[in-house]
This record gives sequence, C-alpha cells and structure tokens, in this order.
Amino acid sequence: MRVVDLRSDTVTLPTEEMLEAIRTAELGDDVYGEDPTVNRLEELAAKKMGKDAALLTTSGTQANLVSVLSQTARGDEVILESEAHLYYYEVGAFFALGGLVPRLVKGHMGVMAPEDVENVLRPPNIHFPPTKLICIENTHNRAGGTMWTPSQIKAVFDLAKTHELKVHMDGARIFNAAVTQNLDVREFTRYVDTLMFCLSKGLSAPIGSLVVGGQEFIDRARRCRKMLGGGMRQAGVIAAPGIIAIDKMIERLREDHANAQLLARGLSKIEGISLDLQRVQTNIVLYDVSALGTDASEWIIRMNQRGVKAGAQERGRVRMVAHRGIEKDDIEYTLNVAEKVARQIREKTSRAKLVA
Ligand code: TLP
Repeated sequence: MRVVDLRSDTVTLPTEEMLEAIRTAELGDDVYGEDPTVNRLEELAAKKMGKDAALLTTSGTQANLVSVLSQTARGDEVILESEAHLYYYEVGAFFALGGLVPRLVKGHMGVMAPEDVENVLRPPNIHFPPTKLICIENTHNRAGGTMWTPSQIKAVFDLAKTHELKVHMDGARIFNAAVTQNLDVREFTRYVDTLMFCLSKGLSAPIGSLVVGGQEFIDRARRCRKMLGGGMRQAGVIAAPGIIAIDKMIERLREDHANAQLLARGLSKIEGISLDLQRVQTNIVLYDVSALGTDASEWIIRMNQRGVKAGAQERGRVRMVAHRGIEKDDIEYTLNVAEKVARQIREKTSRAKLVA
C-alpha cells in the first residue's frame, strides 16, 4: 500500500549526500572540543545566525532546556505563549528539572502582543518569583506553523530590555519563517538574546539542534548540556549532515510550503472539515473534523487504513505537515483519501441519527 506520512517533518530521512558525509566525516572527541566537524558546524551556525557562538545538542527539546536552564535559577519565572512547545510538549522538563514557574500569555496565532506581555510583568516584590526570561516560538507549532515577523519580535525584545529580561526563541523551524518572508534569518535573530533551531525537521538531517547566542551563554550552555548527559564524543557523524542541512536544504523548504497550501486548499473544500487558511503560512496544516460527527482519533485511524498518516491533537483537531519526501501527487492522493473518509463518516453519522 502507498504510504504518505504527514505526521511531522521530523520523519524526513537524510539525503544520499548526508549519508556520504557521515561516512567520511573527520572525527574527534567533542567533549574535549576536538571534533573538527562539530566545530565547523557550530561556527557555521553562529555565523548564519549573526551571533558569537553555537552548541550542538541531541534534540530540539534538549536545546530548549539547555537554553532555559542556562539563563535561569530554580524558582525564577519564565514568560511563555500559552501553547508554547516548551510548555506543552517537553515532558514538563522545564518544571521538573528547572524548577521554573511559567507565566502564560495567550497569543494571537502564536504571536504575543507586547502589551499582553507587559500586563503580566510584576515589579520586584518579596511575594513574586523573579521574572528572568521571555520565550517566543517561530514558527509556532500548535498555532499551525504561524510566524512572527521581525518587527513583532523587536516589540517584545524592546519591552524585555526595558525590564532587564532576556529573550529566547524556539526557532525549531525558523528557516521556514525566513524563506516565507523572503528575509535573511538574521532579521529574526537580531532581536533575541538566544535561540535554538533544528537540523532534523524540514532541513532533513537525521539528528540534532543548535543553541545559539553570546559566548558566555554558550559556555554555560555547554556545561549544562554535559550535566544533562548530552556531552557527545565523535559527534561529527551528527554534525556532518547538519552542515549540509544548513548549506543546501533551506531554499527547498519553499516546496513544502507550496504543498501545504495545496493540501489546505483541498481540505478546506471538503464538507465537514473546517480549516483556517490564514493560519497556513508555512508547512503545517491544522484542521478540525468535529463537524463530520467524529473526533481526530477516528479520522486518523481511517486515513491510516488507506496509507495516509496524520497527527491527532485534542478533540477534532488534526495536524498534517509537509516535508521533503512528500510530492505534489502525494498531496493529491491524500485529498482523495480525505474525500472518501469524510464521505464514509458523514454517511455513518447520518445513519446513526436516523436510528436515534
Ligand atoms: N516538535 C515535534 C513534536 O514534539 C510535537 C513535531 O512533530 O512537531 N520546538 C518546536 C517548535 C517543535 O516543533 C519541536 C518538535 C521541538 C521544539 C522539539 O524538537 P525535538 O523533537 O527534536 O526534541
């Protein structure tokens, strides 16, 4: 059976060139700072982002955790968007390992308005945990791959600076935002103190994320990564495909965005599916199947039976993500399957109503 895996862009496989780069990478012990390929990747990442230094981590989750822990102490408060990946999907590491207090701000399509951030800031007082950090997410996963613009980031950054706070960006998919807005990625990074981005999503490397920021911060982050068990030895095997990801895979993200558009437009025409086209800004497509009289898990099981894999969120919310390996005809196939499954469920729902 044909399989179209739209669960996430994390399922992308490395290219042939990446596999060859892994085989031929020059290696050393990175805990001693002696892996030349890791050093090359870290320098490249720092330069690309317009910052002093970078650090390779095992995953996006580790990159966010290291970034947050390196800038806070137990009992500090961190401001986050209410559906931030850091808060929602990182196994509570933030609380469990950092002892941090989250202060949530509801965003509009993942973007927090500076006035809403300002509203939750409290003056120093013996009763309150001290606020240290504001985290933003670009693109915003749970909002549907929606983007912050550089001026929106600047507004929050300026506010942070007047309150002596740091800003961290979860930029797991920052290049998706940069190519869509036709801007150099440094336009986004200049208004944050620290950021992380992932090599292993649309950029297609098999493993790894980078933490980026000032030298002193990266020195602390390196110790923190070691503390979390993330000191790696011949990590050049991870860095080698990562270099290719940064050098060669960014522009390709546009294809994923075109496929996401095609998918979203097709889905939005199916009776019983509700989808906000305004939210489809990069490679993620969110839609709701509740009006068909079902929930996301039934929808996903039925799609899966025909080879199309999607991700379930709460209640009727479904997520599909375009990535390398998904072609235009896979999208057409998916739409075809979605039409059939929607019809089946509608018929089942109306039969159930007749019986009742
Ligand atoms: N997101 C994954 C899942 O964890 C939900 C996905 O399939 O989208 N920040 C953002 C914004 C992310 O979307 C992710 C991964 C991470 C951080 C964590 O990266 P990994 O999976 O490498 O730990």
